[in-house]
Parts: sequence; structure tokens; C-alpha cells
Amino acid sequence: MSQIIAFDLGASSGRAILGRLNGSRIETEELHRFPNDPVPVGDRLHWDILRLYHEIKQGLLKAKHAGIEPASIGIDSWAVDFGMIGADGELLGNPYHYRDRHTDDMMEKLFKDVPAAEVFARTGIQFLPFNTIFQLYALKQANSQRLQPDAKFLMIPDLLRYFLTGEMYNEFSNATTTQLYNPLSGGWDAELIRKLGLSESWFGQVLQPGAAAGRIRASVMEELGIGAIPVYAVAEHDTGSAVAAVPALDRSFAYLSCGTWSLLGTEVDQPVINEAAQKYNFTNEGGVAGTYRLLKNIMGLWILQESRREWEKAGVTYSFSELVKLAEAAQPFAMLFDPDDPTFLHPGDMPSRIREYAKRTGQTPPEDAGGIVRSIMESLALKYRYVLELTEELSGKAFDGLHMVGGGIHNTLLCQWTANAIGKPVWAGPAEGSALGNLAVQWMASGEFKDIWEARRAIRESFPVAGYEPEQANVWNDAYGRFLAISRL
Ligand code: LRH
Repeated sequence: MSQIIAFDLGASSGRAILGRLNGSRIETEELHRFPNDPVPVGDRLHWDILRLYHEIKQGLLKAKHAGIEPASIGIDSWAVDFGMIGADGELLGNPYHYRDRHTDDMMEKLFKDVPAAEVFARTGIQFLPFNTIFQLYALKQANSQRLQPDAKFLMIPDLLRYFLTGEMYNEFSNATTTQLYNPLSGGWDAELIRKLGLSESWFGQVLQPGAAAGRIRASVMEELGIGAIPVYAVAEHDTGSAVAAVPALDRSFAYLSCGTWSLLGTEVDQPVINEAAQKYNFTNEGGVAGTYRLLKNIMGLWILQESRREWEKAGVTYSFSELVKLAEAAQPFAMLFDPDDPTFLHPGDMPSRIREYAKRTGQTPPEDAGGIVRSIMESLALKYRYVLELTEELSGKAFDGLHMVGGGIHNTLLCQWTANAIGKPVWAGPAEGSALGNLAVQWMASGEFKDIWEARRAIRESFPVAGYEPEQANVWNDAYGRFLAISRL
């Protein structure tokens, strides 16, 4: 029996998941779970990177105390964010959170140096204001001390791996999300990097998911009293890991990775880089075994999480299941909005922003929590339909249903409404998508799985998948028409 650990860091919490493989049966156990609270300091929003490193070590300690000697470990996290390492090996400044405002207006500025069409043609990556390219460009404009000529660029999992092993590598799936990696030439886009006044020498060797990436360094072995555990590069972008864990049986499948973000699309063998993909702002993120994820980011349950935080600040604490119950009891389709309106990107008072949106679009603002949550969940489900239809158009594939993975599947009403909105079945599971994909790639690296399809079959056999059949076709079709008009899509 093989025992390994996946460290899976999300935007609000992280976990250490133990994976056991017995034949083709996978079992998981949560060894450690910890909050990941962003830290505002002055005008900037940071990740608490040293705390995250500490929690990873806590996970290793908990494994040791349970008598587990993992055969390997892997780390995945959200994309785009990074730290710079100076020539002395020290971290230069604390990594910024992608929702920080330092990238505001950077897109327009950067396009004066390199036009959007050229950036897209070189990278195939959708334009999101927080992409690494805009973060680095913002630091460059601000003459940031972090951008030292002999510095090295490491993304969040690269950085944590470096702290653990002392070795610096960039991992492929995450590297593509920088919007500085060229999938057609298969490496960092040196010309784009130069045109932006950035330095090619910051960017290092790119490891594919499944490559060996060092071992726990001597000082950490000594500190924790553990062995020299091997560390693999996995699909270190959490969405890459989540899609690796989609329990599909054939190549033509559509997925929705549902958490803080909703990532909806399909897996392709070659990036789709053309005018239509740019117009619809689709992305081609690198995945496992040479695949790409043709997908689009949708703002996701972030709007609900932030609303809940806002009510909590006002002294009213709801659990997510209470909120879903309130939504179920509220009036259907009373107010619809585009979840990807830029007003919802930054942290803050989402209920007020939703009410303002309602006024701006001639709708009656929802008054209570039930009305707000209903409008969020219905609008998300309708946006899923829109993006699924675009995915079919761009990929030339027709999907007979949608796989949903990630923590969002615990919201069974959202799963049902998604099926209703798309008029097709939804297959929901597994919930721990990213952690399972992380484990699966480690087992591919060690030869336990021969390929990603064997891993997906094992996931399918080991974890339940809940089916949702579409209902109420007419009302959802009518609502979709209204949604498109209101969102101007
Ligand atoms: C989801 C995710 C997504 C990125 C965003 C920054 O966790 O990695 O794929 O676009 O965070």
C-alpha cells in the first residue's frame, strides 16, 4: 500500500490530505486543516506565506505522530501569485494577494507596450487584471526593490517547495498562468518578457507535473525529526489538479471546478489560440500529460463567501447551509446579475454591490439575505450555461452533461440549478478535487498509475458521484434570456 501526502492550499484554507492506494482503491484522510487568512498591511493585501510554510510543516509533523512515513509529497495552490528570491536566497518582500489593487489600470498601460492581441497570440491566456504579467508590470512601474536583476521568480507552490527542499524550480501548470509562458514554443516567452522591461533571467527551469523536484532538506529533517521525503512537482495550479481528478471516462468532457472560483471548460490536446478565444476571453492553462484546459474563470462562490463575511461583520452569523435554505425559500429569478462584473472582484460589501447593480439595471434590489443568496446562485447557474455554450463553440465538441468537482458540490441546490440552467445532467464529485489530482500525479510519477486515465478510473471507483437531472426547462430558458439581456452578453 502506498501512502503519500497532498498539500492543497486554497484561497481561504489549506489542508494536508493523506492518500492511500490499495490496488486501484484510493482512500483519503485529512491530516491537517488550517485557515489561510490574507493580511492587509497599509494599502496592500498579502498572503501569510511563512505561516503557510509553518502549517505545511505541521502537516508533516502530524503525519509523523500518526506513524506515517509518506513515500512522497506534492503541493498545489491558487495560481498567478509569486515571490522573488534574492541572490542570497532570501525572500524579497511578502507575496501580494491577487485581489490587491496594485494591478488596477495596469492592463491598459501594458497594452500600450504590447498590444492585447500579441499577448494573447503568444500565451493563449485570458486577460484577468491580476495575472502575474500585470503584477510584475505594476512592480516594474513602481520601481519595486523586489525586482533585483539577479533575483529568481517562484510561484506560491514553487516557493514553499523551495523552503522545504532548498531547490528552485518553476512548475509548468502554474507557469502558464503567468501569461509569460508560450505554449507554442514550449517555454518562457523571452521576447514578451523583454518587451515589458522584465528580466528573462528571473525565470527558471520549468518542471512538468510528475517530475522529481528534490527532497526535504537536512535542516527541515532535523527540525521535524523526519526522513528525506521526495517532493514531486504536481499540477501545482489547483485548477490543474482539480481537472486531473475529474472522473471522466473519455476525452470529450466538460467540467466545472467549483470553489471560491468557478472554472468551466474542457480539456484539449492543443491550446486553442484564435480570435474567437480572445474575444470570449477564454484561457489555455497547462495541465497534466501535455494537455491544456480551455476554460473561463467565473467569479464563483467568492460573492457568497464575501456576503457571509459582511453579514458576520454586522453581527449576524449564517452557516452556508442556512444561507442555501434561505435562498430556497426566496422568490425565484427576482434579480439577476453578471457575476463577472468587475465590481465583484475585490473584497468588500457584496450585498450592497448587488443592490447597486440591481438599481443600475432597473431591477428591484433584493432586501434580505435569502434574496441576495438566491440572486447569486441563480446568476451563477445561468453564467455556467453561457460559458458551457461558448466552450462547445470554441472546442467544436458537444457535451452531454457537466462534471462538477470541488467544495462547491456540497451546495446541492447549486448543483440542481446548474443542471436546470444547462438543460443537461450534472455529475457532482469528488469534492476534494485538487487534493485528489495532486495525489494522482504523484502516483503517476511513481508508476502506480500508468496514465491519467487509469488515475481517473480509480477516482471514479473510489468516490461517490451524485447525478442531477435537469428540471423546469421553460422557466430556466426564460430566465436565461433575461440574464443575457441584463448582463449584456
Ligand atoms: C482557483 C484559481 C484559479 C485562478 C485563481 C487565481 O483557486 O487557481 O484557477 O484563476 O485561483
